[in-house]
Amino acid sequence: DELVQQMHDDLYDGLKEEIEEGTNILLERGWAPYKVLTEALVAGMKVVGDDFRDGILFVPEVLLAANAMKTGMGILRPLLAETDAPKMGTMVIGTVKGDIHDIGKNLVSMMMEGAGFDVVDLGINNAVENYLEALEREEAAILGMSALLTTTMPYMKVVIDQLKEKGIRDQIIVLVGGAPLNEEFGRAIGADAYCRDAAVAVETAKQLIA
Ligand code: B1M
Repeated sequence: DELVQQMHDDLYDGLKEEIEEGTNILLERGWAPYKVLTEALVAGMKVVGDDFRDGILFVPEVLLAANAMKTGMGILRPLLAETDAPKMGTMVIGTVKGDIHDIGKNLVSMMMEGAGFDVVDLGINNAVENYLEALEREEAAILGMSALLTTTMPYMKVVIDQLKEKGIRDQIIVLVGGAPLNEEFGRAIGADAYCRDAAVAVETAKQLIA
């Protein structure tokens, strides 16, 4: 699709208005919001990520791309969150301490809301106290943690160990995700599940809460 290719280029160039326009056009063409999200936005961000890794793009450019992506996500959010699904329970989610990546987490939040979960999003850079306080306050059934850096992902274990210490680990479903994680890491730190993407997070949460 030509427009989708154009949107990948526009995302790469951090062109916010073009992304906004492209997102609306795809929706007008009858594309499902989730298809727009994955094929136009997430796939475009993959290209940005590859060139960031290879030293072709730098932080300022990637920030522009991220902001453009967020504009598109802002349009899709209400559409994805629109749901007749029965209430499923509450999830507290946040990116771990030291880590400011939030696009993937925001996506998980959106999809969970769409599936009928109440989502309490703690944002980025969360210390263990933030998670604990929110879990208690919200009487949440699920904790979701996101990390995009190999240096911050070990912090997930700090949080899980603290849940154990408080004697509440078994009352909470702990889901983890983020690009550098994998199943094995999820198991090793004692999470209930590693979720490869937002759709898997929704499916896993539904299964484990049933
Ligand atoms: Co960053 N960055 N970044 N960055 N950045 C990565 C992660 C990196 C892989 C790029 C690269 O080198 N290829 C690399 C990490 C390398 C490593 O650790 N091994 C990296 C680096 C090094 C850095 C800095 C250190 C760069 C620097 O300053 N020198 C710095 C760190 C800042 C910090 O956090 N302290 C930094 C900064 C930034 C920006 C601010 C410029 C920007 C973030 C903007 C923002 O988020 N608001 C940014 C971005 C955008 C990226 C890349 C390009 C894209 C991330 C993204 O949004 N992907 C990224 C490259 C990459 O990931 N390949 C990169 C799209 C998103 C939809 O996918 O987040 O994976 P993702 O989420 C998916 C799944 O992972 C999963 O579902 C999501 C949707 O399907 N998921 C979950 C995620 N969280 C979940 C939680 C769950 C379940 C599933 O809970 C239940």
